[in-house]
Amino acid sequence: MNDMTHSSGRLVVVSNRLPVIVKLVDGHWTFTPGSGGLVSALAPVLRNRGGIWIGWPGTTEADPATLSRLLQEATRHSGYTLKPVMLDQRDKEDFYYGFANEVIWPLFHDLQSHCNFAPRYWEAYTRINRRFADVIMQTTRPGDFIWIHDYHLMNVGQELRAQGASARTGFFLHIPFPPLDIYMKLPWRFPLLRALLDYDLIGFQTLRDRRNFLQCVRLVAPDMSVTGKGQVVTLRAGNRELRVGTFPIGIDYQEFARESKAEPVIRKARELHEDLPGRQVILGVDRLDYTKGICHRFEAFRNALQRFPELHHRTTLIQVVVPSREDIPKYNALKMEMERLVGEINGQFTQSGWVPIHYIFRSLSRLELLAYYRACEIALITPLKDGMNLVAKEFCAATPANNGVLILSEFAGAAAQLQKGALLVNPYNVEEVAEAIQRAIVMGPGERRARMHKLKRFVRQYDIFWWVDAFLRAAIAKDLSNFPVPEEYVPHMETISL
Ligand code: ADQ
Repeated sequence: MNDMTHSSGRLVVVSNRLPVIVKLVDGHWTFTPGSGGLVSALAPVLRNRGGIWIGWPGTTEADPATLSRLLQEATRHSGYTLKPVMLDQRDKEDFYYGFANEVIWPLFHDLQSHCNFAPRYWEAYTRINRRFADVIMQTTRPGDFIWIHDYHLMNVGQELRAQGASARTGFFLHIPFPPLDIYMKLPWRFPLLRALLDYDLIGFQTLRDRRNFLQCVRLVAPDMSVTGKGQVVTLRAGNRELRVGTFPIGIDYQEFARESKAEPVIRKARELHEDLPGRQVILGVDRLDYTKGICHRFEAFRNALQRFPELHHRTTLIQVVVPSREDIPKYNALKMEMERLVGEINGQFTQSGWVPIHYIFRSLSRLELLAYYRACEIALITPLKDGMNLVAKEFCAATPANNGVLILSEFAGAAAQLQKGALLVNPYNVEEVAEAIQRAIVMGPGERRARMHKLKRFVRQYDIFWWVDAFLRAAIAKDLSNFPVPEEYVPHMETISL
């Protein structure tokens, strides 16, 4: 428990989505409580402090009376208050799909060519961020701590200040912050940066993201100074003083480890493997997203099959893709490209009794997901860029201690923490990824165990509860020197003689 748990002010969490799913089932409005690491880590703090969660309930259709009844029920169920911010269909298109997911998402993942900088998107973003701030103003009081999450809501802190809020505010960015040259492509680069400076604490996943952010701030505020050098530093720019920290998000390790050893999971994992006798199974699990590097991964697997024919019949790649944002054209195009590549590679290599790629396009139940983590020998997680990547950590928690090998992109935020146990690769280098696959397949049990031991230790130590605690402590701590310097990953340079 952290000091914030005992402080008199309440914790107010604000995110684009509320941790409930409200939807129409057979003509009746229903709600399903959200699950996932963030909800379970924040719930105890919210309950202890009489907290509030503010966000969009995920529907544009429910009438206000029905919604209010459902959220009251959901509040009783969760033990903390749920407050809705309503979006209509146009808001959803311009704010959520538009600015958040066609501007910020691709740009912050270094893919400026995927951006659609339509001016109406920015107008919708500022308008909806103001709407969130209005609801926060109506719901909170001065001693509260307001913790705002993610790239959908970067302007909320500034809106709150403009409306005279005196409560302290923190913001955590779950996705990467891009380098200066890329950030500068954003038509609204200066107002957005200024808005971020209005928070009292900003958290990033890694040192890489914090460094990128500070470089951008230096441009708008040449008088900027930074003091401290640990996990949390103090930034002064003009009349603003705020804290900026790195807080790599974790998972509920104990829960993943425990659930993965439950009898139904073990049985299901055995069944999955019985269908693939004598094979080492390689697993990819991703949301449908062009940042996850799925097509590059297929090309790397093809390269491995071409260069290392001994892998034929010895390995199968199971790629699970969870449907996501399919209303955005780029996502639909990606789906088609993935399916084309799977067809092409399977057409090229399939032999009697062996299909190289098994492709699954749907959401998995928790039991199935855990069974896949448990059943596979190798996790192949190769995003082109990722804030953190929780799948990598979930695999480490769920795989048996002496079996799994993690191949991880050096551009995933998780690489900084997991570099000592994972095989790190550049996902753009298909030959290097193919060699890592070959290396993982032939890796002996001793090396597997030693690597996985390190991985599990890190994921266990820096779990989701550590993360919540570290962020909340950074918001109130008097002395920042107690925060350790975080790990950083810098690609190793081969020795060059000049
Ligand atoms: P995401 O881009 O969604 O998150 P990630 O961190 O990998 O990426 O989390 C995906 C989650 O979805 C995992 O918890 C996983 O278990 C779940 N999931 C994946 N496939 C599934 C399936 N088939 N069925 C059911 N569930 C599935 C963003 C950022 C990340 C950052 C997180 C948290 O992009 O970089 O790590 O937020 O901050």
